[in-house]
Amino acid sequence: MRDMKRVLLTGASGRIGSYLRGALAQDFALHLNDVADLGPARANETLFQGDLTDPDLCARMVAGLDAIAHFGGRSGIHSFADVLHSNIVGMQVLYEAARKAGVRRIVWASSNHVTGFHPVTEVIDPASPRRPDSFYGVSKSFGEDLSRFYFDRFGIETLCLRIGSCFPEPTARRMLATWLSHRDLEQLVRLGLSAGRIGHMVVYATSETREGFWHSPALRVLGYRPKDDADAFAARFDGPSPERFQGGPFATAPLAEDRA
Ligand code: 15L
Repeated sequence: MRDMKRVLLTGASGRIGSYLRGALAQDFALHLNDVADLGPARANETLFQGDLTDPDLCARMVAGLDAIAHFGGRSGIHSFADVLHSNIVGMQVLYEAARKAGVRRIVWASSNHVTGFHPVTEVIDPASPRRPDSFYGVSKSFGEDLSRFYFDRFGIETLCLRIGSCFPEPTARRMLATWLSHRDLEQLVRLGLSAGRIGHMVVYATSETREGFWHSPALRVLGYRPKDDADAFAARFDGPSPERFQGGPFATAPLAEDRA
């Protein structure tokens, strides 16, 4: 058998994680984690079902790894209690396990919702002020700080992908600005896992977008060349975007706390 890099993929049963599971299995020996059922193990896979806030589980999952692709945690508009558990506590427990095990590289699913309260009329870059649009965005903002701390203090490198809207195709007008195709996500994850040096890098992750809100010069340096273009779907969506804020519905949805 080839000498494959050993990579932990968290969130492996999720919408994006399931895609990455299939896409990466050819080239990596995968440790897979999710709190949900992972189904049967396929070739090159070792399964670890359970909660990221469990330090013993995290220690077992990261032993002997080359890198982590961290796509676990809650995605979407959730209560503070939910994101506190999964995205804040869970991420810290995982990074602590990585530090103790000597893992040096993490590619992590941050989100465009870290800056979702910027108006749609602005073009911003990763150095622009953070303006989270939800508790979810706040939890991703925490993750960017946490990973920065683990880099400055312990040298663990993280590529923070501020993912736009990662779906097979754009499904709303806003996604002409935010869409990330599955294969372009895969390209970014592969670059993050294999690049010589990353340091602590924050980039917006989209496919080609003529109407895009975000500019990330570091992506070219990383070698990213998107294969897909949101504009190919422009004819499906008439009229101007109804959104005022880049985060779209996240910036205006009722808090989960108020819906209870
Ligand atoms: C995200 O960060 C969410 O995880 C995803 O469900 C989408 O809603 C996406 O942002 C988006 O902004 O479209």
